[in-house]
Amino acid sequence: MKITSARVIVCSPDRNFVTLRIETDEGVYGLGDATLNGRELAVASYLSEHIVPCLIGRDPFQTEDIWQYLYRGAYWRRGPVTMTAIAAVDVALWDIKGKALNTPVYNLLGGKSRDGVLVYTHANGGDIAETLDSVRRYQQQGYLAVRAQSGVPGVSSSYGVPKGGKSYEPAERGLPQESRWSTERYLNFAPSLFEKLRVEIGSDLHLLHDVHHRLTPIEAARLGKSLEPYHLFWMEDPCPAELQEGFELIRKHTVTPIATGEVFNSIWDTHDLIRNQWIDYIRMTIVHGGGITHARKTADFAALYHVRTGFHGATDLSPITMAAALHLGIAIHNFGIQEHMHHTTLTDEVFPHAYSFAEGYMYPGDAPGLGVDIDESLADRHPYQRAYLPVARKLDGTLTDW
Ligand code: KDG
Ligand code: MG
Repeated sequence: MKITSARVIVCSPDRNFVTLRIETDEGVYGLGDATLNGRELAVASYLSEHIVPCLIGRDPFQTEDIWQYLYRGAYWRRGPVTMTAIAAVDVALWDIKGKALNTPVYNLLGGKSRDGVLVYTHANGGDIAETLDSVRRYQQQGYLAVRAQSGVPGVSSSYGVPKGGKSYEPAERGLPQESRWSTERYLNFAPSLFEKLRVEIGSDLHLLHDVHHRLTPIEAARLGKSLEPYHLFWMEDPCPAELQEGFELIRKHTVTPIATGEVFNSIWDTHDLIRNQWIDYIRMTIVHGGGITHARKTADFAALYHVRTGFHGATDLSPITMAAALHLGIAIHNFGIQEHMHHTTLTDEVFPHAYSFAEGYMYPGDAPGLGVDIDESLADRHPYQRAYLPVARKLDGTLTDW
């Protein structure tokens, strides 16, 4: 089998997505997600200008060699643009392999290690009462794990909380919006959110919380300690992780489990965090971290140190990435949990898929390959629109981590 052509499809069915479609001489094609929120066209151009010409004529079954060719062969390594482009190729090739062999991708990754993939979704509200209602709604829909975010009193906008009654979507069309942040108000408020949730909901539901890189290690240590009575499943991205040893300090002070890595793009970003057991869950996503080939290696490395997976699964990861995460998640032994933030109906129509949700778990489905397609004529009717993630400023105007 040979790769005969590949092309990039950019569309915006309620939000932007970049998709790579690889064709073969046997009529089998594969799809890979190449979406990098707010920097979509950089990846599209990296793929069409620099990668696609190198793929023609190659054997699509050689996922390892093609991965090494695109990573080592480029000389310039790592970074979100490069690793997202490599991921798109890698995922499309696994899709082709599965279709050519007439089997779901999970069978090529070791087969099923469990019946279903535990997922968590996002509850949010402007205040504690609204967040509680939102958590209850998802619990009624069957979710066993829910991430809870709430507006912070005295701060005009908070991470993870939608504006104007719409569902929460991190990127907004136009130029970057500015949001506000106060560490002091947040740290004083956050324990009261989880105290109320535990009193009202009880002990069984898994509760998660995303700090979204806003704290220093010692502030995160205080938060983790103050949340211990409410036994969170995890505290996510307590601080930026460029300085990996910062997590050692958090770890020394609290037993609240820690998840990080949604902005990582290489196993090297996880190295100290994992081998020192400073984290419990690794979130590096398939689309930004070099695809199934690299995510598998990262998960296997993590398994040596009791670290489990908790892959990123926000709306900016297309249904192709969601499917890839479910195939990998059902196959690996050290799977922890998978994020499931709902795509809009229009997004789901553009990317018809075989995966499904029931009673707290998701299932990749048994279609050959990844089980996701793209309706290109519908995609064409929703062209790219410039969009950005917000930036955050402290109350005095200082730019801080969003
Ligand atoms: O593109 C950035 C979003 O995916 C991110 O802000 C969402 O933090 C996020 C999460 O945990 O889903
Ligand atoms: Mg997050």
